[in-house]
Amino acid sequence: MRLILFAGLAVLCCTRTHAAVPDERTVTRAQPLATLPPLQGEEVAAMTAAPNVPPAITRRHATKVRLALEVREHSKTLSDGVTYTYWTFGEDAPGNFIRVREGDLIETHLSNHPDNSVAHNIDFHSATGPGGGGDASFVAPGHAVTFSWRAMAPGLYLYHCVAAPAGLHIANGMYGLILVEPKEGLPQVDREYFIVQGEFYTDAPFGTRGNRKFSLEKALQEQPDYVVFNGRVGALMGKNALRAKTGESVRIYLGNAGPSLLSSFHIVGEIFDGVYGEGGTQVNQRNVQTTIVPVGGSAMVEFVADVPGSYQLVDHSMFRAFNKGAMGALEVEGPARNDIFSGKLVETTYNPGTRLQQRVAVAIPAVAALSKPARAGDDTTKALLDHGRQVYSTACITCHQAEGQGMPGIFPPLAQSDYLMADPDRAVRILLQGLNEPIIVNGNQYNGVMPKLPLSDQDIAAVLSYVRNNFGNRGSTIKLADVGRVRAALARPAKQSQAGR
Ligand code: HEC
Ligand SMILES: [Cu+2]
Repeated sequence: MRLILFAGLAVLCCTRTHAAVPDERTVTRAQPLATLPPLQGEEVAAMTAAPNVPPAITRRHATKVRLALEVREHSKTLSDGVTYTYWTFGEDAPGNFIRVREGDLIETHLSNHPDNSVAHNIDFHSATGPGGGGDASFVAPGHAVTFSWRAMAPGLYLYHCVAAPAGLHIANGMYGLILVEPKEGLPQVDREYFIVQGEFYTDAPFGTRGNRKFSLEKALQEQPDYVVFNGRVGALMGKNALRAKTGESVRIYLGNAGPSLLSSFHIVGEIFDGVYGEGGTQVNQRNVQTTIVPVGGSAMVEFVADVPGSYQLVDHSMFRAFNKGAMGALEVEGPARNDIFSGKLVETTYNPGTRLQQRVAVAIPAVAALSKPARAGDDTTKALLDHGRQVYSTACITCHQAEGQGMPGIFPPLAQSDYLMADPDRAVRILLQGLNEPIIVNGNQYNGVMPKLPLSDQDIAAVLSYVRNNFGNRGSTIKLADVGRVRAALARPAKQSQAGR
């Protein structure tokens, strides 16, 4: 696997002058920002709707970035046939992915649409200052506010509304991601996407059609009906799947808005070459299967798509993935790579014998050795019935029970069975072949599976003689020759066997 390297940022160490012994707990800034870089020019913020990410920033200076966001409260699709009144930054949840550069000044304009019902604001985790801008940006419907903040530290950050009750505003969809690119840039990759995980707490179980309302009870229990990638069920499925070609390097920017559940992000069948843990600026682990994305936090993962095919993206908390929506897809196109992954080569049947068949196979020869085997012409002997009893207690008793009484509705009785007694040849056929069709025994219907058991013709003659003369039954014994005749008839084509009887 190709590794994508990222040069870590140098840590500037300093010691405090007032202490003789250096204090190990001294906090140092990750990088020197003694003087803020001068701002050159002005531009509009680069932003894109999910799952797309704006291109890497090429300018080599800090600038003033004008960022305009409008808050909407509007009904949107949460899942097939399910709608929900989302509160969003811009058109959708998550809001646009915003890309700025370390050192930039972000002049933020937040407007609250006059149709909205409540006040909102924005907290940038990338901002240094009270509330991340929460108080500074608090704005009533039909108003707009402006405030500025400096992108002091590079990294991937969540932004969200923090107006009270903050949990509700987040649960309704007010979140997004902002990347503050390090001034030296991030390593180049072929594709970049972003995914934000979020929960929806509604007044009905997952998938219940109609317009769903927020459920405070479920939110307090932290039991969402929906856990989704990019705001709704299926946002990354089917025609919306992420795409890449074999050999391409891919970086996915991950965010977790919560408001409650940690995300265990995993791509089935892919290994992350590098992970920028918690959205910081260093690859702090390589060859990772699943990375955790904290609530109110982020992570970045990088990998090379080597083998073509369909890959599932999941929160590995599986019931969320399969029952609450936390699933997406990545489609990788390109020539097969059988040297890395063969796909299914051969499929054959696998039949080591069921437990019952194994037990019978071991027990029957032992039983046969102990008891004197029945010979043709000696069918009525005690030896025949003794052998039959032993076969019965080894091979039949589990299902048909000790007294041949069977189990109502499951195993038909052999005791006083009209079915068994009416047609000896049919009974032989059942033991030779097994039986799997509806039958009526003593007026009751059964439709189970009687397995084909590994019995010799002698065993079959003996056990049928035994059951036909026990458990209240009285009938003819079955001769070895009878079994042989039925077996031969079964081997012939159907027409002849009919005519031969
Ligand atoms: C794994 C359970 C199982 C075992 C073991 C089993 N049977 Fe059955 N047997 C069934 C079931 C179930 C049916 C009904 C099948 C159907 O509905 O198609 C059945 C049907 C029959 C019938 C016809 C219905 C009747 O009640 O007369 C006979 C005869 C019979 N079994 C004999 C035997 C004998 C003899 C053995 C031992 C050598 C045996 N079975 C072992 C499950 C079993
Ligand atoms: Cu809000």
